[in-house]
Amino acid sequence: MAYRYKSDLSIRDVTPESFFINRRKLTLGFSAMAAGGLVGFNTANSEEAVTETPNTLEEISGYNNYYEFGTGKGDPAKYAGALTTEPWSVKIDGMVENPGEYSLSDLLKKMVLEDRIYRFRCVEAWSMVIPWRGFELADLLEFVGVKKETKYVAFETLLRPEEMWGQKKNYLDWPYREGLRLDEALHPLSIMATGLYGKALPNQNGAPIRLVVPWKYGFKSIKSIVRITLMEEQPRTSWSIANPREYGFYSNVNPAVDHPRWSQASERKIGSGFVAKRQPTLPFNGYGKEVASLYEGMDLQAFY
Ligand SMILES: Nc1nc2c(c(=O)[nH]1)N[C@H]1C(S)=C(S)[C@@H](COP(=O)(O)O)O[C@H]1N2
Ligand SMILES: [Mo]
Repeated sequence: MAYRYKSDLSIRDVTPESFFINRRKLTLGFSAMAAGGLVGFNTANSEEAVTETPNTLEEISGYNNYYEFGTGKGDPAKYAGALTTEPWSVKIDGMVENPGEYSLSDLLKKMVLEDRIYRFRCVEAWSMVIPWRGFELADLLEFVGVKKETKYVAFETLLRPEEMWGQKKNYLDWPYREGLRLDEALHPLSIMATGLYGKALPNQNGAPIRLVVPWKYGFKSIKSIVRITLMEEQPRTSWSIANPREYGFYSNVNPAVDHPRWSQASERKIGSGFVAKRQPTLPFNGYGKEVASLYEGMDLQAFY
């Protein structure tokens, strides 16, 4: 389970004094608070019942996949600083009751006011344990209103080659695109992350807002999202466009389905050092109890 905690903050804690006094402004377009930085959380936590030690901030922000900034694991830390993350808005369109361009700072304020900000500790599907901060994608979808025809949710990353030099290369079809089936998107483990370790997301981790789907392979967790589209048809996704045989739409962590070029039956925790033993990969990355029912009756070899 992603270990989920209610944020121990009230609006008082996340609101500058002047802002708090002029309460009325809370519902108005109030910009420029660092998107993730606005909602801090304390690290002290009495409910903690977590055995997995989180990776260090250095590991989490120093070893990344973010092809917009190069294909090397160290490239994002080197180059993602070039990305302007403020102001930021997310366009929500398609089969949605209230389509529009949503300012991220307004969205975050709303989530704080409604007490929908959580801390989550998840094992990310490429073997990091990350203390995220964010809210459930389901809460956002509820807010914008899902039309009944909706079957899938598509996501897009920012397209801005001036700041993302990797987008001048064609190793992927830009902008980076991902998708979930609606029931997957509505699952409480599907998180919109805006911070980690109590701070705004480092750019290399997908600032200012990214998806986290802990039971799927890492590439499903799309970074720096600018568009969410509710659809009837299954959306096309960057990796399955690049190589449909290797990357399917579902991409649930599944030790029984090998990648055509390597075994996925075991994995090595990142940060545990090269001497660390490989450990068996768990179905659904260890979240089977929570999510296996979504796939009941589906052939997961065919729908990989
Ligand atoms: N826009 C975008 N999102 C992306 C990627 C990318 O290249 N571009 N890489 C994916 C892959 S392959 C992984 S493993 C995770 C890595 O997330 P992390 O660097 O925060 O650990 O981000 C995913 N999201
Ligand atoms: Mo990945």
